[in-house]
Amino acid sequence: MRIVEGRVVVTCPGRNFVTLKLVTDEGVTGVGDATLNGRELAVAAYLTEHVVPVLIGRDPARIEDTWQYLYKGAYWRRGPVTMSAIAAVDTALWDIKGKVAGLPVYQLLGGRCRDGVTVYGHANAATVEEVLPEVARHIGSGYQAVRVQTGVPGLATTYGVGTDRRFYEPADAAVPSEAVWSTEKYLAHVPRVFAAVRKEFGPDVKLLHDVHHRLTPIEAARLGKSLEPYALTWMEDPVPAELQESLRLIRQHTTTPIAVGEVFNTIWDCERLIREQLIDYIRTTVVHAGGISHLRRIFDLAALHHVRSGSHGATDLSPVCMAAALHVDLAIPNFGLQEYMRHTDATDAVFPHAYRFADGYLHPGDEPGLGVDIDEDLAARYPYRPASLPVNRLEDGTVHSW
Ligand code: EZ4
Ligand code: CO
Repeated sequence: MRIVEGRVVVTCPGRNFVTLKLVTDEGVTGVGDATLNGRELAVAAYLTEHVVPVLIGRDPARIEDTWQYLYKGAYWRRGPVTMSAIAAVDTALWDIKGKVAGLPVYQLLGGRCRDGVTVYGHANAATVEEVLPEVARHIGSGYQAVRVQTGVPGLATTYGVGTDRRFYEPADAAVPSEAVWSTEKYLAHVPRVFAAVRKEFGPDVKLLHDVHHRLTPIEAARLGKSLEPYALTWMEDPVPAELQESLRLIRQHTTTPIAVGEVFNTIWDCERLIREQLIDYIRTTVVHAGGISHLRRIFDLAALHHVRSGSHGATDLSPVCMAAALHVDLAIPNFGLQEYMRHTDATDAVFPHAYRFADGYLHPGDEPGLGVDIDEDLAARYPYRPASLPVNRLEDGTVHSW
């Protein structure tokens, strides 16, 4: 069997997605997600110009060899654009292998380690009062775990708190919109949010919170300490984690568990964090960390060091990524949680998929391969629209970290 074609499809059914579809001479096809929020066309060009031409004529069965070829052969290693492109190829090759074998990909990865994939949803609202019904709605739909974010009194907007209750979309304008941030206001407010949520819903529901890399290490340590009474499942991205020493400092001060990694692209971005047990959950994803093959490598390293998975799964990761993630989640021993947010109906129509939500769990289904595809005719009806993630400034105008 040989690869004869690679199509890169850019579509915007509500938001932008980049998808690679590989076609073989025997007619078997595979799909991979290549979406990098706000930088979509860079990955599309990387694939079209530099990757697809060298795939033509290759044996699609050689997944690991193709990964090594694209990673080492490029000379320029790592980075989100490169690793999202490699991820798309790797994911599509796993899809093809599953279809050829007549097995769902989780079977090829060793079979299921659990009955279903526990997911967490997002409860967002402007105020504490308004977020309580959102948490209730999730619990009512069967979620065992809920991420809670609210607006901060005194700040006009807060990242991660959308205006649309049903669908989440932080990339909102071609030229980035700008938000104002105050660590003081934020640190004073968050413990009140979780005090109210625990009081209302008791100890059983798993609660999570995303800091979006906004704090210094000592501020993050203080936040973790102040949230200890509310027993969070995790505090996410408390600091920009490329300075890995930061996590040690936070760790020395608080028992609130830490989850990082949605912006990491390779095992080398988190190797030390995992090996030195500076985090509790590693949130790397199929699409941004080199595909199923490389994500599995990261999670295997994590398993050796008592770190569990907690893959990113916001709506800018397409249903192709979600399907692939679920096969990995089902097959690894050290699964923790999977983020899950509903895509729009238009997105679900462009990406028909076998996975389904039931009672707080996602199930990948048992179709051969990944159980997801792209309807290219429908995709063509939704042309690309430039959209960027917002930029964040302090109250005095200084550009601040994510
Ligand atoms: O900022 O998906 O955990 N989820 C998140 C998301 C990310 C966006 C970036 O594209 O942090 O809101
Ligand atoms: Co996050």
